Amino acid sequence: MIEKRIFVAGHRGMVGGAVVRRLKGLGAQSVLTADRSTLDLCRQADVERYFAAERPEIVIFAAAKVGGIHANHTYPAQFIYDNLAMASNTIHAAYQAGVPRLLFLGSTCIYPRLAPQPIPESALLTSPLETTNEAYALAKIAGLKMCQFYRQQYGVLFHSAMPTNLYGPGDNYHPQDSHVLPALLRRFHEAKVQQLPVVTVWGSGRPRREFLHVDDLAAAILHLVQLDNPPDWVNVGTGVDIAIADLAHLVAEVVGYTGQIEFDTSKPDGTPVKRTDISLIQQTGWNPQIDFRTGLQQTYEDFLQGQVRGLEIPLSPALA
Ligand code: GFB
Repeated sequence: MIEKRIFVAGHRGMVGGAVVRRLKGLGAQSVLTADRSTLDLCRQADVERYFAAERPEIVIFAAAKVGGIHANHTYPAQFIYDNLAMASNTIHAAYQAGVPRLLFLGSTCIYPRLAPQPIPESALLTSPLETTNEAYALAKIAGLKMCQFYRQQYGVLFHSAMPTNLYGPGDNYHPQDSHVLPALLRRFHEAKVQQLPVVTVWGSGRPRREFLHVDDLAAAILHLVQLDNPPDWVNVGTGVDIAIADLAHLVAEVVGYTGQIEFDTSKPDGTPVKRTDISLIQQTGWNPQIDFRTGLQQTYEDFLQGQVRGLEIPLSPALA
């Protein structure tokens, strides 16, 4: 695989960045990437030109407009348009250019709000979606189904991976638009530095989420693109979840914050539980390797390093 020309779409994002790091670590020589200034994946003609010129042999589609519960709920038009356009243009251009293999990345929010737990792949489209991220989920379902149908009709090996909630280096620490883990790391860190007596956590604290380190996901992606007959879509997670209230206490401990924690129940909870059934990917020979507490500590160190280097807090996905 590493001798092939591999295009990683979305290499500036957390997932694409982790995939490129891993590929380079494995000695890959032909990793193709394109900045948004040179290739806007929302513009079909540009994408077709790029594929015709670069002729990748494998495409890893990690480009996405992403955000946490607030961003998804606030910018649904941008989430559905950008994600649908990027997926549709890339999948179709890859097919037209004769790319034999493409891996599309989605998210476990494609599954129904009240899916059976742990969520099997077969739960897709069996009941209504969670409303806070319906726009994003619909775009990801469309991408996954495009891959399935192109594989079925054209015989190309286009398939998908559905990761659970992610964390790790390169995350977005925006106070409102980020996901819960980076949001809490930053909020608890700032509360510690400013010696604030109370930190507010959104929602009831009762929802449960599962967290996968992005380096584990990168390993899973490179494992999946080497399978001869991969599933059309497969969950990638740990199979272990944690209540948001317990997560808040764990983050406080890792950061070293000793004040109070309160819950703002005027903020949405989103899906009550979202734990993946990972038996399908385990049967193919992949397992997560990074222990959550260790990964969390490393992520906090990475956040601190970013602060030392004076990195800007990433813009809201809607503004970026
Ligand atoms: O990570 P998160 O924004 O996304 O929120 P989802 C997870 C849970 O953490 C929710 C709570 O119950 C939030 O109410 N939470 C507590 C917070 N404090 C905070 C905070 O400060 N910031 C945030 N963001 N949440 C996303 C989807 O859903 O999951 C995306 O919106 C994507 O489409 C992603 O699928 C994986 O897990 O609810």
